[in-house]
Amino acid sequence: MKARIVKIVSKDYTLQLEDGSRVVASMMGKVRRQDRPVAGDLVEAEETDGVYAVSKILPRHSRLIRPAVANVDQALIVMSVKDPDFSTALIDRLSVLIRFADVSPVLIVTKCDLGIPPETEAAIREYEAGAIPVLRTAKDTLDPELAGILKGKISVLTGQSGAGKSSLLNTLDPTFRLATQEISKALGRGKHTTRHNELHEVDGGLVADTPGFSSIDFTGITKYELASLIPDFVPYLGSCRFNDCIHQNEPGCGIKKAVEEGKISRTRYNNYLQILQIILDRKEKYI
Ligand SMILES: Nc1nc2c(ncn2[C@@H]2O[C@H](COP(=O)(O)OP(=O)(O)O)[C@@H](O)[C@H]2O)c(=O)[nH]1
Ligand SMILES: [Mg+2]
Ligand SMILES: [Zn+2]
Repeated sequence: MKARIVKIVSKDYTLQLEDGSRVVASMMGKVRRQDRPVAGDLVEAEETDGVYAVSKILPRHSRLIRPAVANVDQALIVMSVKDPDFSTALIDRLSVLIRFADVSPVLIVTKCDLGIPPETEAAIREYEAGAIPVLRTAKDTLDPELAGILKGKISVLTGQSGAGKSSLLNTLDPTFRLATQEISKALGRGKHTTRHNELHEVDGGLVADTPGFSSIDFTGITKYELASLIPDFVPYLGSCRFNDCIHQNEPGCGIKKAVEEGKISRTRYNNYLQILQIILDRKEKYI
């Protein structure tokens, strides 16, 4: 049967079966040697007299390192309009890291009930006109577009502490808060249980319990591929005079032309140049 690994604690693998029930399984030795299984892995499992064992890990479509979760479909970038401040630099950096992991970014703008400063409103509108899906939320109100966003998917939340990640999950699924309390109670007080990456069921989807992409370095991303990780740039790639253009100082650059013509946001481009500089300044070069 097919199943999904939702939790790993030492040699115990919690599987979610196709009917939604959870069982604890062991891992066959040949599988452990083949590749380190992680939460999110889709597996082939066998059952004999109620004892489950994983016999195979199925191919992954994405693999995150922090947290170590396989097959993540989307990363929700949770960004508040204030408290903490809205930051396009942070959104654009996270979005590059998310796309590099083969995961789709979604921008969730929170705390819209606090009043949106005009420059923040302008920045949000540029995202709404761009390629990444954008949703706005306010305290305790569930935008119909947001309802069901987790359904049938594996999601990771990212964004500054205090941006409203936990609140968002609770708004999406009011039973979730209760569930987490029950889980911590079940673990018992004073017991040293290492928290491995666990996928929680929230509103019909699976959500990693650890926020993702907390450390922002761009290791492994080359100066040539950076632009392809920015969705708003993609339509203009290939329109540059030089095919090794890094869209910085080169003549005949299609990206810079699109910025001049107002087709790409100047903020997106300036944030791109900052990330590019980090990559160019890096000691170890991936060329
Ligand atoms: N006014 C307002 N406050 C919010 C909203 N979402 C979260 N908060 C508050 O912001 C604080 C941090 O939220 P939390 O969900 O814990 O953020 P996290 O650190 O990203 O998980 C809490 O005091 C929340 O009540 C919102 O949409 N509007
Ligand atoms: Mg939180
Ligand atoms: Zn160019």
